Amino acid sequence: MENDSRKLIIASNRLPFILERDGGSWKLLPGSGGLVTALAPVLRDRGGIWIGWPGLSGTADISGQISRASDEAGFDMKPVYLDAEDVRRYYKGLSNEVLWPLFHDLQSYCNFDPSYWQSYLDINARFAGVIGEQAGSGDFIWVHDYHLLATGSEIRKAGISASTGFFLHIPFPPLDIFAKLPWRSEILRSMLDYDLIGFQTPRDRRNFIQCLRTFVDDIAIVGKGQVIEARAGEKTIRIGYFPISIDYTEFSQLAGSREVADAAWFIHEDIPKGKIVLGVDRLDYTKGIPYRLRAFEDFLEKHPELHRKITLVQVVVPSRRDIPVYEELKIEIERMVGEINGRFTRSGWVPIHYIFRSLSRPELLGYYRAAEIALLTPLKDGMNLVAKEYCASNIERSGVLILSEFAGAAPQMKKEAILVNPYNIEQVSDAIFQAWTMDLRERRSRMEKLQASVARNDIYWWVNSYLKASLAGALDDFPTVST
Ligand code: ADQ
Repeated sequence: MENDSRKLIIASNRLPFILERDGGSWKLLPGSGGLVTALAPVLRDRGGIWIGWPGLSGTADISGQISRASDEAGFDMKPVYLDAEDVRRYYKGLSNEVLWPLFHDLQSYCNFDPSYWQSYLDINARFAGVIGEQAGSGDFIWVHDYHLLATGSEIRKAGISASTGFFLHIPFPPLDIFAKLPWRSEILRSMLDYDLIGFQTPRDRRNFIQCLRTFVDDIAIVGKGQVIEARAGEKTIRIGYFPISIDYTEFSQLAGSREVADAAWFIHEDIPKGKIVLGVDRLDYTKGIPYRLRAFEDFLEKHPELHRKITLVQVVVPSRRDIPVYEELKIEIERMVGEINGRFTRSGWVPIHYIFRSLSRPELLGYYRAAEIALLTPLKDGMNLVAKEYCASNIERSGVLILSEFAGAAPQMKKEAILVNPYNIEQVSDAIFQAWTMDLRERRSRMEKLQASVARNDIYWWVNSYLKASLAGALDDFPTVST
């Protein structure tokens, strides 16, 4: 695409693919995770550029792989290269040892190493440099997530005049917790260099505004509703909440396919006794997997009459395994699964099936479709797309969703899901019992409402409402390209 035609430029930490060494050559896999699920279809349909780190810190020439990934994805990708030290300080350090745990209210996991901050700023400036090579003044630059909070100010310093938006996929913490960040004022001031700042929920925006009022001088907040304004000196910044979603039609159509129906049938055939309770998460301490396992154990203790009639399938996708705390979590989960299975397994019935790998889309949907109950209990989560994917894939319209009240999806789903406090082991255990015993009429009525709401507010609604709120106008302002 030429620089003078109007483009959507996405910047995120990672480019949307995974490169793996396969003997002497490279294997290219589509990326996983919420952001990729959310944005890939939009760029494919609308055209645009995605800027990010290819995920490798060596010196290998991977330009051919990036072109191949662009061709396969149907949109352009431009790399931001990081060396091993950048990865250590900016990515593993400030992003994943400071911002990730702190923004999920888990300050005890933080490592506030002073050397991380300068590297974070340098890499944010490097992103701004690559953005500057691609952006024309009429383009819209949409920057994603906590790795790039400071890219807004680096874009301005580089003299790029295109309008900019930022979207935070993870929660924004309450004042008392954010206040612990050594670079709190710098982060807030950098964020104010974006034209539009988007959060997942009103809760996150409320927290952000409270922090602005505390740490930024002369800030005025004006308006109410989904998008409001902050006035800081000469500048006006829009601040909104935009709960992210999924491509509902794609999920529900694939879930209805023969391939997924067969996969679901085989899963139930392998677990013939009673109902399947499903947990699906990236390996992460924010997802609350050990508490969930304890709740399931409590349920098994209290309901011996339901032994053999219920099985928990816990799918965990490998993630950030080179960070020690993630490896420790994996060991902890495996220890707990082994202990619970050792205690309750009887001939012909294993209470927990544990899967530790990435699944293909049809396989994942097979599990969604086969499961009578979804048990999603993050300690805190920006949104939790799995909750929405489960509903879209529930072709039988009889599944029950048990959801953490601390997931960003909770306000949208609170009437029809069973909401729980993930730290309350007995409450989660009772919720499993409630879901197990809920009659079909109630299950159907709840699931139909959930499906209607996810279908109405899908990923296209999300993109559209974000772009409408931005200075760039609506999605229809961007040219559609045929791919
Ligand atoms: P994540 O923390 O990655 O995303 P989530 O929203 O649940 O969390 O998305 C996970 C994605 O991974 C889903 O799209 C799911 O389909 C996929 N996935 C899960 N298990 C898989 C498996 N075994 N194999 C293959 N794919 C699998 C971050 C925030 C979230 C926020 C999203 C989007 O932490 O809170 O919802 O971004 O904004």
